[in-house]
Formats: sequence, C-alpha cells, structure tokens
Amino acid sequence: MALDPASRREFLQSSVALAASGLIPAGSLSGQEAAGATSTFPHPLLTPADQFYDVSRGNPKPYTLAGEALTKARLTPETWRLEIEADPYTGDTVKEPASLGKPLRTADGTALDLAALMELGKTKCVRFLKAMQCLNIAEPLGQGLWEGVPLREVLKLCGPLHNTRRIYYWGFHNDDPKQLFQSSLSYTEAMETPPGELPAFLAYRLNAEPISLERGGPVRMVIPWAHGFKSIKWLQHIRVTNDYRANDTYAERNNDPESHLKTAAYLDPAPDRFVAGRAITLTGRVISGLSGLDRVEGWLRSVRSEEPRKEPDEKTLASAVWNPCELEAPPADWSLVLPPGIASRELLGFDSRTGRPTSWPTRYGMVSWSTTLRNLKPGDYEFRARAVDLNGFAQPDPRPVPKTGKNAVEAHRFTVA
Ligand SMILES: Nc1nc2c(c(=O)[nH]1)N[C@H]1C(S)=C(S)[C@@H](COP(=O)(O)O)O[C@H]1N2
Ligand SMILES: [Mo]
Repeated sequence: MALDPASRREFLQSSVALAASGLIPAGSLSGQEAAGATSTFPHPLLTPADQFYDVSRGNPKPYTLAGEALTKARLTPETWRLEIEADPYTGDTVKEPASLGKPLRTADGTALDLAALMELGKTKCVRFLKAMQCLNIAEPLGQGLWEGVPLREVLKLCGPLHNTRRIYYWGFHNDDPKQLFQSSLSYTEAMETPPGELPAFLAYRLNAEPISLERGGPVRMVIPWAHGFKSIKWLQHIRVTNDYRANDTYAERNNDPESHLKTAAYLDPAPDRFVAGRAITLTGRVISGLSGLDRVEGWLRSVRSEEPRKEPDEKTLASAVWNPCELEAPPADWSLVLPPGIASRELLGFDSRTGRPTSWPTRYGMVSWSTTLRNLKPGDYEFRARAVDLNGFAQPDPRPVPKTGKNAVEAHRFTVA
C-alpha cells in the first residue's frame, strides 16, 4: 500500500467502520475481528544475521572453512578478490565473443579487493531492506538491511564493454565444478534502474555489520527483486558474456530463472488446540513482491476433523468470506528499528526528505500481519491467509506455477475445546 502512516491509520479505522457497518461481514462463523485490533507483531523488521534460514550448498559448506583453508579460499576481508573477465564463448548464433577494456584478474594483481570496493561505496553506496526468500521454500528466510555498491559501478571499472548481453557470476565453491552455484542477469538489468526500482548490488554489510561468512561474506551479490538464488554468496567471479541465455544453477532444476519475488502471505506455526472462550491470535508474514501489496485477508471456516484434508472445491471457494487482517504499520520512529547511525532517509524505497517509506510494506520487503478470532464455538476450524496485490489479484494468482516461486495459500487447522 502506498500510504503514509497517517493515511494508514485512517485506512485501519475505516476498515473497522466498514466492519461495524456490516459491509465487511464480521459474521459469527468467521468470528474474525476487523483490522484495527491492537496486536503484537512477532517478527522484528530486521532479522539478526545468524537467524536467517540458511540455504547453502557445498561440502564442506564454504562458511565452515577456518584458518588457512579460509585464507586459501580468499574468504577473509584481507584475501577476498573479485575477478571480472570476458567470456570467450561463441556459438552457432553468437559470432563474436564479449570483450571488456580492462579485465580484473587475481593472477596479475588487478582483481578488485574489499578496500577498493568499500572506497567506491563512500560515494556510490546503496542501502536496502530486502526480504530473502528461496523460490523453493514456502517460508521467508529473513529480512536484512543490505549495504553495498551497484553492480553497474563495479562494471564501469572495466572500461568499455562490447558484445555483452548477459552478466554471469558465481562464488567460491571448493574447487569442485559440481558445487558451482551460479546466476546471471541481462545487461539491462545490471546497468539500468527504473525510477522507484532498486539496482543489483555487491553487498558488504548486513544490518550495518560486515556480512558474516554464513550469510555469504565478505561480499555477496544482492538482487533486490529476485528470489535468493540470484543473490550469490561468497561472490568472487563476474563474467560478461555475449551468450543470451540464463546460466543459473536454479534454471537447471526446472525453476524459472527470471521469476521475481511474489506478493504472498505466509502463516506462522500456531497451536492446533485452543481453549473455548479465549481470543485466538494468528500471525504471519507477508512479502510485497513485484506487484505490490494491497492487503492481507483471512478466511475461517468450520471443518470436520475426521474428514480427510482436501482443498476446498470451487463452490466452497466461491462462497468464502475473506476478512482483512491487520498489517504491521510502518514504525513511527525508524531510529528504534535501524542500526545506530543509519537514518531511514538513506535507504532505497524511502523518501530522502521525510525518511518515510514510499510504499508499505517497502518494495521487496516483508512485514508481519495478525488477526484475532473471538467467540468461536467448540469445534474444528481451518484458517487461511492470502495477500491481494495492487492489481487486485489474490494469492496465488496471477502466477500459480510453483516453479516461479512458492506462493500457495497456506492453511492452519485447529480445534477449539
Ligand atoms: N554461493 C552460493 N550462493 C547462494 C547459495 C549457495 O548455495 N551458494 N544458495 C542460494 C539460495 S538457493 C538461496 S535461497 C539464498 C539463501 O540465502 P541465506 O542462506 O542467506 O538465507 O542464497 C543463495 N546464494
Ligand atoms: Mo533457494
């Protein structure tokens, strides 16, 4: 929602008014309270680095290396280097290889080191709150404040590019080609940023600290709009190529390599039994993906627990009553949320004068939602939550193919006794 905090409050109040007027059926079966109830939101906006759900390949995993092995892998701040080269590839339809004016190579001492990258960051740095999510896991991994230098600024160090249609990149992988985990962007995605959008960047800080080894430090690619597989950890190689095809490791596993983060709500784990007469609060998280977020809504229905679980049929779905859930509001004081020394007006997606987010949730960001159910009679119930995007599509539409990102509508069953 593109709302400032004041109009957000109004929206919440008007939702309550709508419910009171009966326009939003706050029916007894649903028993769901209208938005505006006072709730606590269980997830901090910034996930501590060590509490991200980890998705890392490799044996041993690169972040378990220590001592000399770590130095040899060039995964310490002093030894880290980034090589940028041209791919010699030509083929049936690719007559000329890509080239760049000035390759950066470890062998001849020209590779980029961390000090040089951070020096570039003094004038070019971007800071951005990103929800990290795996295309194949139906649970957000975490949300961080990432800081680094746009990829285009780093490519500029290499002089003029010719015949370049894609940028390939990968990280340290134990010298075993089978462990290579790589990704790619089109030249346009690397070089240009539409207004209000966010550039691909090479991150060296997470939540204002150096990026931990587990999260992909010293330097990790961060692709704001994409699922996690484009945000390559332990970044060490960039190759400009005239090949027009995506080379992503994820593409080889039947995933859509160009998929964007999806607008989708996710349910937190909750008890499966509640005491009759007590209010029941259910919570979750919602990601604002490519198509933005209008609202999160919930559907409560009676079920018979002895019947096997099956998806509701068309008729049941058509008569479902979805009630608005409460979205966590933007913090009134961002200094209480952000690390010391970082002002919200310095973040992408925030107004550089007022320090307020230009949309809520922030673009490719994640917030908590909550709903309170009251006066439920003893029985068995099922609760579903879904996001509705700014085009009016309710999850999982308009893109229900799971290999472009898991965004099925999640359900929780429980008994009130
Ligand atoms: N080098 C490398 N980068 C990688 C991976 C990997 O295995 N190796 N996994 C990717 C995938 S599939 C995801 S979902 C994210 C997970 O990021 P996280 O572990 O910081 O949560 O990292 C991505 N970057
Ligand atoms: Mo992933």
